[in-house]
Amino acid sequence: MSAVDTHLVGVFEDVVRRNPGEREFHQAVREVLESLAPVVEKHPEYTEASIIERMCEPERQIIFRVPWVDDEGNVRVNRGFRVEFNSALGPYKGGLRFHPSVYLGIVKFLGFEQIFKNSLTGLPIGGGKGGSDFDPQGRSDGEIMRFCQSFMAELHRHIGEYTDVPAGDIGVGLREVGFLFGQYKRLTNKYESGVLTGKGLNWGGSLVRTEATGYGTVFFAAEMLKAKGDDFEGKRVVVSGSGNVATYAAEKVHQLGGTVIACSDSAGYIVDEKGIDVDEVKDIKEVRRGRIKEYLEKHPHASYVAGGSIWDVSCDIALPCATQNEIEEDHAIHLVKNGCVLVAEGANMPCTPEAIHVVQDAGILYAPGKAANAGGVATSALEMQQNASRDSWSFEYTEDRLQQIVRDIHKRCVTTADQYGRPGNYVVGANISGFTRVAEAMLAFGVI
Ligand code: NDP
Ligand code: 2IT
Repeated sequence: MSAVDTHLVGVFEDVVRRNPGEREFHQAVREVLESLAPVVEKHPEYTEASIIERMCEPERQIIFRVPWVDDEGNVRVNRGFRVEFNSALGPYKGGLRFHPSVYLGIVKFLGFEQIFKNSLTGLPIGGGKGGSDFDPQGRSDGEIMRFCQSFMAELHRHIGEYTDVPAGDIGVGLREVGFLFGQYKRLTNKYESGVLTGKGLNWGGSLVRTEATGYGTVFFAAEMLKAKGDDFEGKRVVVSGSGNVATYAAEKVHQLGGTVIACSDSAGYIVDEKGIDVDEVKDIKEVRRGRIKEYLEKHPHASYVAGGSIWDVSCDIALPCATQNEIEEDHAIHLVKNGCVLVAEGANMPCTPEAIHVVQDAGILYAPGKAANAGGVATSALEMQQNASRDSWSFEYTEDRLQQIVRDIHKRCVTTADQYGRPGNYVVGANISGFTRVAEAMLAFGVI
């Protein structure tokens, strides 16, 4: 092992020791550190200034009690988190996740990924993430509202348009951002549009933000295919999940001539060989807040598999858009064996490290989430630009901006991978390129 490798292994061991039990955080750190040896070799000043050690330690971590009253009058208690990871490039920026699995290790993995993703966009945003172990499933609008208000009763002290700008993630969409923004406005007596993104269109939101993560993921995949002289036309695509990212990824695949044949939720998956009816998925998930198996009511020719893994379905292109570690080694082996040519991550860290190795060793195209799903947060930054200038842009203009940003990210990944002797490796390209911008800013600021 070279001195640099030994140093990086030591940094990783320290992270594991200092953050016990935070499995997902360790996984995210490892994946980034494994890419960094060549850039650290070239820049001894990063080691001298302990840049990587500092990057692995959040600037600030806030953990708070969230008490609320359910519809039966019971007092409930959840835990709230905001991890303000790195503000070298701009205010902390990243979503809030409401899901029963949320604990500090998940928030830190997401916040850590967000640093490099946000850097890759080329826009002035730092990295952060937050959320709660609150489970929104089966909760009434009143319960969601009271929870969001209690969550913001603490969070409002820590955020602001120049400080920290949360948005949505799993379990947090337009409805929740509405309740959060309303409470922020009430507590601060300020109509500070730039404090949250993913807002409604008539109260400071941006056109295309709803679609942006899914559309961006498909734009990114389209760029990868284009570089190989290929496109989405006629491709059979599997998209996991049926939430915000999955729905709009599916919509864009259809616009580009591919066919999405399967999607899922946490209870099971549907297969519709005629192509998933995206408007019906929107109706089930966005309007009725129902379950994906209800799809069969209007499409009896489709099939529903309870439990199981959607990755048992063969496809040309796999777009995991649900959650972390959903594609395991066996699923990856199945995908490769059945002719899959591309995996692009709409979700954050949906492939396990073993699955990534299978996919990369097979030589098929693979895009990590921090590159492939960066269109979402990039459009959040466009929302912030519109808020700062009290302007609102058209759908076409905003979608063009999104597409251009995604093309630039793709180019950055490809160029950086080439420059470091790893052509075609989007993991190396994304990690080194995202890392370098943050490292240079941190160096400029001195030891802080
Ligand atoms: P949503 O809450 O809108 O949808 C999540 C979907 O994934 C649902 O279908 C949900 O099923 C499923 N899902 C969630 N957790 C699990 C689980 N543990 N096991 C199986 N299925 C699960 O979230 P988003 O679409 O916003 O987010 C999806 C992914 O995309 C996440 O990884 C998120 O971090 C990432 N992402 C989101 C961005 C955004 O702008 N929203 C931006 C970039 C990345 P069910 O309803 O049954 O729980
Ligand atoms: O993972 C992500 O990039 C998000 N959930 C979106 C973050 C944002 O601030 O728009």
